Amino acid sequence: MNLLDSRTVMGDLGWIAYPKNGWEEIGEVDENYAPIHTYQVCKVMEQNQNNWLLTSWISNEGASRIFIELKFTLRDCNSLPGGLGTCKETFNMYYFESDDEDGRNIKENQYIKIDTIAADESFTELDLGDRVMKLNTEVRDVGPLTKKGFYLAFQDVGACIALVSVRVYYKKCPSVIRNLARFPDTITGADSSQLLEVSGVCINHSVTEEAPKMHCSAEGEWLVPIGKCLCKAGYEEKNNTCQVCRPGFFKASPHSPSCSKCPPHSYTLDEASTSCLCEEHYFRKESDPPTMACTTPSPVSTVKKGKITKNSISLSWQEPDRPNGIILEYEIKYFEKDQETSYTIIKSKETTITADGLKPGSTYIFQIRARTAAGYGGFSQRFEFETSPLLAASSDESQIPIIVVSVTVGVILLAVVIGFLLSGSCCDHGCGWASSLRAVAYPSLTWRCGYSKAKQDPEEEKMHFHNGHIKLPGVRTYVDPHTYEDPNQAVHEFAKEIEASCITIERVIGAGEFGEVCSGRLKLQGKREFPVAIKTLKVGYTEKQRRDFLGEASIMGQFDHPNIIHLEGVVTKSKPVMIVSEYMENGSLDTFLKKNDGQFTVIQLVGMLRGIASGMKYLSDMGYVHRDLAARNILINSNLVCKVSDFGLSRVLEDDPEAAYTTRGGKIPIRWTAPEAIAFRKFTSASDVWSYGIVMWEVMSYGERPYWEMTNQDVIKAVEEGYRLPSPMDCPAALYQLMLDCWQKDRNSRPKFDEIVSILDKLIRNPSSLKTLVNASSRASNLLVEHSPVGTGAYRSVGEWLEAIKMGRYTEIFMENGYSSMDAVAQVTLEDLRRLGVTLVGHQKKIMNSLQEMKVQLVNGMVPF
Ligand code: ACK
Repeated sequence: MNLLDSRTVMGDLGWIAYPKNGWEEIGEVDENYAPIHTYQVCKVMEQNQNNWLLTSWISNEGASRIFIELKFTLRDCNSLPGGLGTCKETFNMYYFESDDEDGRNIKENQYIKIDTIAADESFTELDLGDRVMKLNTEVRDVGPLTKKGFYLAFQDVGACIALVSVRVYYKKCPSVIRNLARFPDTITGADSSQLLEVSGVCINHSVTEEAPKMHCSAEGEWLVPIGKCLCKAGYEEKNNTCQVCRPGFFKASPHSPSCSKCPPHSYTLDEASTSCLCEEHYFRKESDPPTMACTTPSPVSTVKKGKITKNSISLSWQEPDRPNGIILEYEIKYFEKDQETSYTIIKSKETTITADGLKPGSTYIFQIRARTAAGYGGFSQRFEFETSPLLAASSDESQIPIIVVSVTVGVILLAVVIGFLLSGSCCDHGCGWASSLRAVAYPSLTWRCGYSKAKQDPEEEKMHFHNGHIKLPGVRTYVDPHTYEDPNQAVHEFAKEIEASCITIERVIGAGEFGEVCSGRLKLQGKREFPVAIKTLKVGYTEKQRRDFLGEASIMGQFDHPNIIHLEGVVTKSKPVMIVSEYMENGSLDTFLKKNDGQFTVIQLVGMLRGIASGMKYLSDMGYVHRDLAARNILINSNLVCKVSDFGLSRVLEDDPEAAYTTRGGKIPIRWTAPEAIAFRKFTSASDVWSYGIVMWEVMSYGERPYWEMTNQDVIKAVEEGYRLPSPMDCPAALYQLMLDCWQKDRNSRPKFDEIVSILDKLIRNPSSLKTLVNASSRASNLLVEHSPVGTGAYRSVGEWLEAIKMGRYTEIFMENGYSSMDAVAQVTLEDLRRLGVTLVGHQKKIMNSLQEMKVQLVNGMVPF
């Protein structure tokens, strides 16, 4: 970096020469008429020369070592006749440090000598005659400098010199990016052998692997890089920058070298993905690296037959080689050969079952599938087994001696087991409870850790189906625990008793109505330990509180669905009383969405909604009405799987902070509840559908509060008058339409949960259908919209409407298929359009959008809330 270059200074250099007849500036210009600042002196014939030339003040710009390059010519004394006695062939260079220009008038003897400068090449008159100028270049350095600037001085003591140029500069290591760290412009150190250690800063989208450092040499070179930065997850290194991973690609960790394509059966629609999501029905174990393909749970492959009688077949099988998670249970489907429409399903936690009640001498087909936290895997291949024929030498009778032996052995075993159980329960009495954040391990029993069995075998559950419907008896419908005289009986009917010793409490994660909610781990015999959530009943509870608390478990225990929170069991035989359920890493959905505002793709959000709808379909099939469906009562796990939770009896609403008393004395979460449920307590699956519409709105608006800060009374009034929540921002029109459908005043016109699931499935399968967003001009946040039926005055006929949107060609088809009025047209779905032969996607969109626009009309002059 130049601090001064006399050749580039256009005006006066401002240098001072004294005595006046010593150094003199030759006013020459170059071919561009720019001045050439050449100073010369040639007093070779005179004695005692002491001619000084002082530069103006030169700032050192923070450099502590500077370099001075001189270009000059020097006359050879031998070529000067008569001047030999006084002629010199050197001159001296000095400097004087000063913080400002005040140092200019100091005395010569205060200058510090830098060096005596001699010429490498001097010239004679002959050279001059030949116009050969022998230009010398000499460089000297000075340091360490401690002030802001300095002066230079050139002392002539009787030589014949022309000082052609003076360049003063310092050296620096220029800004550079090395190992993804940026190192700044760095001025070299004061000492010519010094290496300056410089810290680098990781470039955008990179993280420190090891603190990046380099060394700047006195020569201005970067040396010895140490440490480095790595492109963070979701970014890869290209040309010294970190480039974002494109959609379809991911980088899981800074240490992965580059973005990789999503592994089979996974996808990502986002840039900068750190992992890919599994396609529907495909899963990945939590412990699997994100580079692994998503798979369906591995099917059971080896099935062996055991005892076969006239009426029963026993089977055993091996756990699949690579299940994608802990196997929670098996589902065994069987039916008589060629009678597939009537089949039986047994659910078992064991790897053996006995199918009984079979026909003698008949062939049965068996298929088995495993369920993990990720859901069900595919069914195994079909296995065929035949029951013994009716007239076969009574194989049952031949078993008698074995049965006798078994009974004897059984009695002995029973005695041993009872002994163990007694000793086990003694141990339990010794278990204390600490609700601190500290990990509390219950003393573990080495001999057994698992469920204690209820009256019937709780590991197995059997259902019969005919033409896809559950057959009576054994219909799986929800049983209201209130119908039990003894609520404890209901708990043990539906929930398994877990020994406290199997549970390790790790930390408190929240407060429930009845006590703390904790996370922890459950270790059951023969199974790997897994994380669980534990709701506790606080000490000093009343009998009613205990009943209400366990009521939730009695309800939850009746459900078995991937989108319903799964009950592991209860602890009722020791204190504290606990409800143990699967652990959902991301907690409740409303809080999770607020925390991650705008972070998900529409497909991810629709995936969440699909899960909730699927769980609700299951509940409504079971005849259970939730009454408090809201995003705060949905839990979400690390795979973004949503599960419906918070089941209770009437008390559910008591503990919901959103629930408010109605004029009739009931406590209801007004904003989520259908008008007929608020007005006359008509709670049905259709009122759950209304709430589901509100959950859709909460999800699509990332946890915004429905109806914002309106009062409950205003909400009731506005909804009653036909106003509805407007579309959330950037919401696909198809989803908003579904919300409006859920909020139909007439509860029979609302879609059923199975319809909602299939609508969402179609949208997920055909993501382009989600591209049409609610028209920004018809969407106004904070304004309620009037929910008016189609056709109110806008068009007089179907033909007029279709003509207006340039779809007149379909008028005839519409009329022929019964869509002859605008009210009938209002019911048209995309499916109907396809059936009518409107196959062009552009035309489908035009018609559906027009319908949508007619349905959603902004209320003129509505007041913002
Ligand atoms: O939003 P959160 O973290 O999720 O805070 C509440 C808190 O406990 C009180 O209900 C959390 N919670 C409840 N059940 C579970 C569960 N099964 N898994 C994880 N967190 C849960 C809930």
